Amino acid sequence: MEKELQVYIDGAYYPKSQAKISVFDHGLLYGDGVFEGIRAYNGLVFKLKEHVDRLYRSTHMIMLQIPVTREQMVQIVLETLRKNNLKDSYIRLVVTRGVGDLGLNPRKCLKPTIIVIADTIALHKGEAKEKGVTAMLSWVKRDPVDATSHEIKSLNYLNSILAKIEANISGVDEAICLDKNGYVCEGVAENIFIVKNGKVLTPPSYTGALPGITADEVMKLARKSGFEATERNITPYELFNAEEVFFTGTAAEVVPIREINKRIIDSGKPGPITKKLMEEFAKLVRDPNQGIAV
Ligand code: PXG
Repeated sequence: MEKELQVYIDGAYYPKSQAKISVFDHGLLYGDGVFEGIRAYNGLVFKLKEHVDRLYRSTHMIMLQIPVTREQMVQIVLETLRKNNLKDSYIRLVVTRGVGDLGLNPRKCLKPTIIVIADTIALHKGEAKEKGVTAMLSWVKRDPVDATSHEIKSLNYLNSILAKIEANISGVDEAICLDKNGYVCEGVAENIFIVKNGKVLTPPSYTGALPGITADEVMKLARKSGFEATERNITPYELFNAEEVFFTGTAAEVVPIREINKRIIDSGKPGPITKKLMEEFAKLVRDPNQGIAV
């Protein structure tokens, strides 16, 4: 029998079937906690430091004191990969408020729960990358920056899940959320980009979008490849009429969008700038300078 996946919980490793936390954990009861989704490529954990830094920014916002240092957190992730003998992996780092009583007051939670799951990665079907995905603008608005915006990578993902349900029942691959002012914000677990007049545009995080680590790298790659790349508000009209549209994210990497609410984007085929950025991103994730070796 294959060895069971070993899951890190608060300093110890448990086989997947026994990796359990309390039903009184406020991560479950109230979604009070944060997470990161990270990938390892061929023994290199891509942008691990950046993910750990973002995790600590999320906990800073919700005033949750993680009981280990950033360096220790990096080591915990690496050790979990080693324990599982994983070179290519999807890593889920979760920190919850910990066990409390019934009642949402976080003061009752004395010790945060730290969980690291390093699983094998279910690769996206090549078809999405080659042909592009279909998407729809959802009626679900992204939570604004003066609410539980996705700037915090929190365990409250209902905002995204409501949008994803709409995509599922409508028979399209993905959903796109607008912000409360009607500007394009992001996908359910991806940032979004358009190409207009040969220039690369993406919405700023004040729309309530997560400051994506992939998005940040794609902006840099776009500039390195000689394209202008700017953060600015994008209207639905600009989205429908874009020359190219694509998503970025840890799971998605760079994925072309070919159709939105039944409007075909340009030729309906992945455009040249999207393809160039897909290529460059594929090289970047294998660059030893861009990750931490397991
Ligand atoms: N927006 C949102 C709301 C996200 O959740 C991104 C953008 C892309 O960010 P990164 O930093 O990954 O480029 C995300 C990422 C999962 C999972 O298992 C979710 C994400 C990433 C990896 C796995 O649901 N969200």
